[in-house]
Amino acid sequence: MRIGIVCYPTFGGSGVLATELGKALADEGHQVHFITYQQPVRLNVFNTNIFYHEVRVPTYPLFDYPPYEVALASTMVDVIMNYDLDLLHVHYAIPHASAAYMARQIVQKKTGRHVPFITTLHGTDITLVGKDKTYEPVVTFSINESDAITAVSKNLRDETYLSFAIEKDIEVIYNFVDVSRFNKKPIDAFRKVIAPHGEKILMHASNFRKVKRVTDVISVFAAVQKVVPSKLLMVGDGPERPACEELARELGVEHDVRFLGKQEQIEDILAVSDVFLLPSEYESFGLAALEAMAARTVVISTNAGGLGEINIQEKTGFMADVGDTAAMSSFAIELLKDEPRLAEMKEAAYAQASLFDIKNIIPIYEALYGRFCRMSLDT
Ligand code: GMT
Repeated sequence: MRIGIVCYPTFGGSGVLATELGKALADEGHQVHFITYQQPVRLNVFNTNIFYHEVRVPTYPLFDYPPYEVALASTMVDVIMNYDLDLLHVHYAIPHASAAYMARQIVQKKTGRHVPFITTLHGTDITLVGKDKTYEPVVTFSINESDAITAVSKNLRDETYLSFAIEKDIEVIYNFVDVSRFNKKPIDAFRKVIAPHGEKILMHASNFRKVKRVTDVISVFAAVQKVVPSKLLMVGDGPERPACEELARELGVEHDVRFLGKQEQIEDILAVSDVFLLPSEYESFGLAALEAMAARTVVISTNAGGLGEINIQEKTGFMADVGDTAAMSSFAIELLKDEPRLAEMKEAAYAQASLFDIKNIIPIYEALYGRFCRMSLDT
């Protein structure tokens, strides 16, 4: 098949998932065309089946806001027509689904061909941004116009039905992880640099947006640090980082917290970590938690959104209510003091992550594409 993939090229979960999906499809022999405004961060391989098309948004003095969606739709039309794409798969509804709708209409008018588009909902496109009444009518319309709609968890599917007037089936296709990439031996030298006296290592990774409640990570760590000698690694960057640094100083743990910034080799950092903290207000799925589990790192998270669909309480990790940092720190203390339990839960986390291995999920996407490609040949 010849598939166009549209996503945000940044470090966000939706872009990571879309890029890994495209790479895996290319390995399966499909021709994959990424259409984005920048090279996706995880698009770091050479594969003759992968094409990259940059969306250029020319500026003009009249534009306070350059019309990205128009440029995106036009690039989609160009790629569909010149590479004879079978379908488009857009990740994150805004503005990708409405741009795909526009591109599909243009191609239909020009050629009479119906090129289907599939929209995958990822989370904040529904739970935060999409609900805003400035966007809602366009989001509802373009989701309904999609030839197929998928959501990355049951929770996100249900949230979408609650918040929007959706007239179609939303299929759940879970996030996935390449377990072989994350199943790595810890690099001893790296562990020693971070924790020279054998301290435990806690970790967090995100884009430090409000929804991640990153200051809760610092509060949990400060409570753990009082009882269990430990270090905290903060991976990623974003608007809440200064608040974290300030809180770490206030709580007197600043020398035990390292901010590593954006990292591509996240598997090496996860491999040396014991616990991954994810105190989010909401996670449609929590790809970061799944990657941690695949690296045998025990996840202590909130029970928000779809997190309970991957993390099993007291078996593969722990969950607490949003904001309950006391519960999250006692889970961490109890676990880090009990070496056999920690080892057992690391293995259970890995076994659970293996259920979401890329090898199990890619065929589901291929079957979905197959259904809609046939439809396009019939119409
Ligand atoms: O949450 C983020 O930091 C990024 C965001 C995105 O859209 O890029 O992630 C969302 O999509 C991921 C992949 O499907 C999910 O695993 C995340 O849980 C989801 N984030 C939220 O729902 C807040």
